[in-house]
Amino acid sequence: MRAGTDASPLERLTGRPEEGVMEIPGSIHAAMLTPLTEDAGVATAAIEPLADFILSRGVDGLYVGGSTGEAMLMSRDERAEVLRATSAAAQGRGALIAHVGAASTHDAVALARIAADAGYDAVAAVPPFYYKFSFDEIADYYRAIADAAGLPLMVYNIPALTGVALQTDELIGLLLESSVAGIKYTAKDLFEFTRLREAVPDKKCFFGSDEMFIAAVAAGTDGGIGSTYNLIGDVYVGIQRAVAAGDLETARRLQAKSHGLIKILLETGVVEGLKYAMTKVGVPVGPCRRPFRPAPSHALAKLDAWLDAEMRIAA
Ligand code: MN9
Repeated sequence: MRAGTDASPLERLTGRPEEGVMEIPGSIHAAMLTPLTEDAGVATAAIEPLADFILSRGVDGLYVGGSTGEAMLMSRDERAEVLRATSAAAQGRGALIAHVGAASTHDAVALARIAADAGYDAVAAVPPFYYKFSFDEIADYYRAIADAAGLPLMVYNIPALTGVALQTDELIGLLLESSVAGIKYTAKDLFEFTRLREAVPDKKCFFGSDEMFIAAVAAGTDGGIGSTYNLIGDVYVGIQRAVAAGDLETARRLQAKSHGLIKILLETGVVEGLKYAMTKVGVPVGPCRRPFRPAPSHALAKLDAWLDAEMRIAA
């Protein structure tokens, strides 16, 4: 442990020398949907076919229990059930990242321990939400999660949904913590993302806005984590490879395919539309959980046409 004031906040907190920063594995991860039964219970039997489909398209891993997985509409026990069932379904075929973020440190720590016991490679967490916490309270929350999980920890920054708008310097402050291994940045400020990238070259930065992935790859992202990767994960693998090869024409063509889907999903609702699409391509995942409502039929007609044209799925 470093002496005196050189000790990091975590070392002062735990009195123990800090381990080296563990690395979040992989680069392209699907923010996995959670299959539900028609009465909106967790459909654990439908998780493996969904994992099979996603992994068959070349992504590196599964990001489980996040926004796309409707985790904030589930009890802690349901979230634990999904984490365990997905780990069993993946059967070691890809990296596993568990989203464990919650309104309370108590729940997030409990889920972090469950993820570690279930063999996850890393954990992620949105900042605590609902109440207005100080930065120090948020930093303590992340240290507690990292300490409980004993796994690489990723800050999940998605202010549009959490309402927690951490400033750039605060995000950098969290990323500089030795207990934090990286960030999933789901916002559309490429200037801010590039500042984070430059501030922590030794940490892993994942971009979470699928519609801008080509730009993020050019800006130096270590990868992407997104909802549309459930259906077209190969597209993002392809964008990353094409940019790396300097083939911007191919990268733009693939990003245009992503845009064609996302423009429709913004009419259907992202999760609602993706669940409809997965079922149409032969991977039943059931409905969304209320308050979500079924997607409007006029928008689903557009999605049917897209699936027919791009996925060869007859309407
Ligand atoms: O974090 C997802 N963000 C939200 C991942 O759902 C708010 C993204 O993958 C979006 O669904 C995607 C479409 O807008 O970029």
